[in-house]
Amino acid sequence: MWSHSQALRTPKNSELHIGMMRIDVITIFPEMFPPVLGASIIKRAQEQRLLQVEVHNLRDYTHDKRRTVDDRPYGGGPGMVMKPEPIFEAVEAIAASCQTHPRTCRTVLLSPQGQPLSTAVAQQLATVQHLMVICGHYEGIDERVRLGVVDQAISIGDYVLTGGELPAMVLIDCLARFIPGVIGHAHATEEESFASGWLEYPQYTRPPVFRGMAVPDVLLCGDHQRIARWRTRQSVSRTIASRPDLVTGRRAAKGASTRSAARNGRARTVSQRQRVEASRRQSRVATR
Ligand code: 21W
Repeated sequence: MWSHSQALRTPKNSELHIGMMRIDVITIFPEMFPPVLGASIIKRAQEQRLLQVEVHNLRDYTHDKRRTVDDRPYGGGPGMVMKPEPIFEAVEAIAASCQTHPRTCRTVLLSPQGQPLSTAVAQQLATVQHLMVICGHYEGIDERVRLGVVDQAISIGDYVLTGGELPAMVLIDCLARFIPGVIGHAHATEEESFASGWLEYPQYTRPPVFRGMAVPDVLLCGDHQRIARWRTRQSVSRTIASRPDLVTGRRAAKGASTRSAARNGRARTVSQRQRVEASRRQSRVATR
């Protein structure tokens, strides 16, 4: 069995090739994927053979001349529903083509009704060797797809999109960071600090003063203990101000934390101009 933590400690990439992750995407818009998956860290992960993503056109698994993938809903109602036959055939064909050696397999459906995507969900999916990702479209998918081939349904948040393609790319991007070797060790540690539940502290680079806004003095003082304390305080106050749910959400009753989040969300709304003015006032004080 391929272990995430063992692989993290493996120094050479050569051994990781054995555990290379494969992701097969089933979609009616295959052309949406290459521009995203062919860039940046995901591109490098594929070049390094840590990850292999194959995108399949669902219409290739139809048998009629019009390559039909949807139909009207039983019981009536607006919109169209994705037919079960092409999806079942695609999943079965891909699974069969991939059985040269045994792998841990998982079939995921991107759906507004799914489990919310989180660090924990992505981290768990990154340990799977073969992932099949089904992108929904239209008004939905025939329920027998869920019953017959889907192991797990995932949503990326409570807002309505036009399809599962962008959520699938979000999921792939998010889980790829947990594949050993894709991100360096420095970033892996940073990830642990975010997983601890605090937002990041503010960051600055040169120039020391930009358009009247100065870098806080503490970051230039060279006292690493003072800097660390400042950063911790900034993380805490930022989290309380913009994500109180991360502070109280773990223990407090859901209703209470949601009310406090809404209150804080309204109270702290500040325009960009106000923030710039505040920063300039601060830098005038600091340079006096
Ligand atoms: C949007 C599909 C709305 C269906 C029953 C009767 C995947 C998504 C999606 C989409 C509906 C995700 C209905 C966050 C998202 C996705 C397309 C509504 C109406 N159901 N995460 N009538 N947001 N969206 N169905 O939209 O496929 S993950």
